[in-house]
Amino acid sequence: MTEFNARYLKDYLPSDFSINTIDLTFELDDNKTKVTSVMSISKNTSEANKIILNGEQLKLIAVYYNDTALNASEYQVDDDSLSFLIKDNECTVKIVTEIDPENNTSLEGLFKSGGAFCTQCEAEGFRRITYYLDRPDVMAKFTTKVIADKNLYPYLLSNGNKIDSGDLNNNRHFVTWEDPFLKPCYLFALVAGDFDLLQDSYKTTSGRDVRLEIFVDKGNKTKAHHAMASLKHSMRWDEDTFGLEYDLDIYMIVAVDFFNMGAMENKGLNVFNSKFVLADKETATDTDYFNVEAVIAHEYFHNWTGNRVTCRDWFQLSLKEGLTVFRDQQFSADMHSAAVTRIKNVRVMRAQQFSEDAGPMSHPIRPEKVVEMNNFYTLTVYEKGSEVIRMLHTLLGKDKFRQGLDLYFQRFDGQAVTCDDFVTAMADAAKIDLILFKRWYSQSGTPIVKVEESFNTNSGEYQINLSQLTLPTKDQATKYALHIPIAIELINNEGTQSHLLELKSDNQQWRFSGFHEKPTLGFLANFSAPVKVDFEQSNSDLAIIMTSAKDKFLRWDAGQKLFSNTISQIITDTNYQIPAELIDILATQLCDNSDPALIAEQFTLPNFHELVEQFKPINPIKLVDALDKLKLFIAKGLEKQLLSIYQALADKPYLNNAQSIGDRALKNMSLSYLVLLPEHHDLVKRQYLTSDNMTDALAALQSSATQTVESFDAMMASFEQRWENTTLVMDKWFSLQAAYKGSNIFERLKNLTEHSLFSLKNPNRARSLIGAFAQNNSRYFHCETGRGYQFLADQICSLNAINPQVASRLITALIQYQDFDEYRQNLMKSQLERIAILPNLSKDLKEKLDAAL
Ligand code: 0A1
Ligand code: ZN
Repeated sequence: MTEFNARYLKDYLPSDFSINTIDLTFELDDNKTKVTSVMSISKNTSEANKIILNGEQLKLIAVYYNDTALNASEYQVDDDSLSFLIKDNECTVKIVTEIDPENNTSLEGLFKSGGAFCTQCEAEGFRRITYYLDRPDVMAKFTTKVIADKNLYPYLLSNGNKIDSGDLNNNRHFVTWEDPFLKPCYLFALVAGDFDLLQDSYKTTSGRDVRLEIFVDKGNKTKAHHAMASLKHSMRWDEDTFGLEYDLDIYMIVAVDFFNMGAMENKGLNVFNSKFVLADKETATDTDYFNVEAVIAHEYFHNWTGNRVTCRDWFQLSLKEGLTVFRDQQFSADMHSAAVTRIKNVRVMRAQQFSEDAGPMSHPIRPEKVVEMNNFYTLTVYEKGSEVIRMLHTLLGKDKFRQGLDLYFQRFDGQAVTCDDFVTAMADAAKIDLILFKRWYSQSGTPIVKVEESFNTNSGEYQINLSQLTLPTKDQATKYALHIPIAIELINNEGTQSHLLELKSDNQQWRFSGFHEKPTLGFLANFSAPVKVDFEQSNSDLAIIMTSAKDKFLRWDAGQKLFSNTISQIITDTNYQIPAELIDILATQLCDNSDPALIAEQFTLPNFHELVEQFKPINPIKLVDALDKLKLFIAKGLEKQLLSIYQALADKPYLNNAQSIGDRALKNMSLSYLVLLPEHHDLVKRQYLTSDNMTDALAALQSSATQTVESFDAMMASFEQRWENTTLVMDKWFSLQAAYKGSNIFERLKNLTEHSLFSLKNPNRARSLIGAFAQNNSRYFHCETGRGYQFLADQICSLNAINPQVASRLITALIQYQDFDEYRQNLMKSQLERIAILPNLSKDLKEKLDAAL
């Protein structure tokens, strides 16, 4: 079997050679695309002599050194490189290769999405286009000439500005693009196809006019307006918040159906998964609208944090991703309810990042060892990376943070740098010591902060003791104390105090005086650090926080704590009677009608994965049962109130504004409880039939799938008939099917994989069925027979050969087997062992299996 070598951060060395310019010519053809690359190369040290260029799955046609063709004895070529001697300090190298885009199902390098040619080069996809120094610290000026059939491919796009175009023989045409900015090859992009084009423009604060162009599949233009509005909002926000303006005359976005990730920030030519561009009220939910705006913003913000200043090496990925996620989260918080936005961020951390951080692939936000770079586009690098930037923002304050970012751009614009460079700029600008803080970049695992409090009635002094502990992880046995900013509230009748505590050692105490009675502690306001909290609080204290904390996150979090305490009791004691006071506490929250979206969040129980993280190792079925029991208890206890909320909101007209979005969230939250009572099943059907928007239709179907409402199949058949030609909506249809909680689910899944619209070649489609089943159908994914695990493993085996990246993401649900009881651990492991012996096991899967087994 192929041996895959790990690469280590500690081994970083600068390149011996620079590539100063690269002129690319693409003669596009489905199976034989000819790529000609002309590079001007110079030596960085006089000792440099042999250049080793990266290249994979390329057919080498010819190599020229200063215009002379090299013969086969003058170069070495193997599966992943091409090397030859560079005799001069400066030289020109021309390389001709041939590639097969149509059969490239991995969707890395140059591939076809539907009828269009499209590239994806991050992290190491450029080496599947031509031989090159495929590393982010090699930055060159790119010129790209694209040649293709004029009828099939009227639009020929690449990075930068169009400098030439014209007709050629055989009904072909060409366009030449020049990108004036130096860039690493991972930011290169090429797109060729026939599209509908939505055009607009934007004037920057300094008066520069920017052309904005969004390319979508024919017929989809009306669905691109939300993306365009989001782009303009992002441009304005980055100028207002960070003083950052766009730097080219044109900004293009292309939406494609075949894409492994969300989107890609290629300079001046973003390529997007169509899921994050297309939206109208009939086909997209409120959540989809939110996500389109967030991803558009994310990619736009990369133009400064990622493109103008890029990463020295891929271990530094969080330099651009953590910072850019933080920027897009702040943008979303400014555009919507800040509290609800923050709650959504925290749910992702708790439900998914915490388990990644404790699992076999645990790594710091700046990993130290990588086998397959694609495996490191993780929740840890992105979401925890953002939390680390947020802690800096909290420690420095808004103004100092801005000064730090200004200094970072002043120092490093146009360069490829490290996470250390970023933190040092922050420390220098704010004149504070961040040496200890840097440990967040090198230490993996989630710290547990233990809280102990005491109150002296005589002196009126309140004391908090905090201790921190990070458990050993697979990658690191020894852990050290971190610098943790902890925002708290001390709630009492005389007014609430807010404080920021900086925990910097294993144990620390704080004293607060002047109290007449013990204040109630609201701990970790706004989730000021990505930590777990070990703190027993009584239901009555939680109730006080739920109604009196100033920070809305704290209010919500106290409610979540109340839910998880109750679930824990239900699991441990089969005779446990849920106290009626829970209903009273919850009822008070329903009365506050100031922020319906927040109420909807307050009534959304912690999800299965969040609870697994708290109770592991656990029998997953017991957890699912406990969740169902609690939900039913609430439905019965608040039936009248929920029904009257539902009825008051049911027939409100659809509007696309915050109030209307919040109302829909509250209404559909109510429906998700009411549907647990069979007498209200008719509401679901009525809502499905009368809805004029996808949010309400989908909510009705989701409730029916999880409650196996009788009319589910009939509604799904009508939905399929209506939407069979709308790809993104059919993805939702497959996900609904996957969430169905009936015991015949495995027959259903088998039929679904044989459905004419199902294909493992389309990542969205594969994820919408397989990923949705593993994530959202815990009762059957974890069923006692092991059939759930087997289904997932079967699909991963097929995907291994088609698309290793997608296979590698889907295996997450199996490699985190330590979270479950021993019986299930064994079932899951035996499926992993079955995958591990596949012939031609991809590097992506192998790295994860080696860690897990
Ligand atoms: N840089 C992109 C994410 C991305 C990463 C890898 C990809 O292909 C392997 C594609 C996109 C972002 O953060 O949006
Ligand atoms: Zn990104």
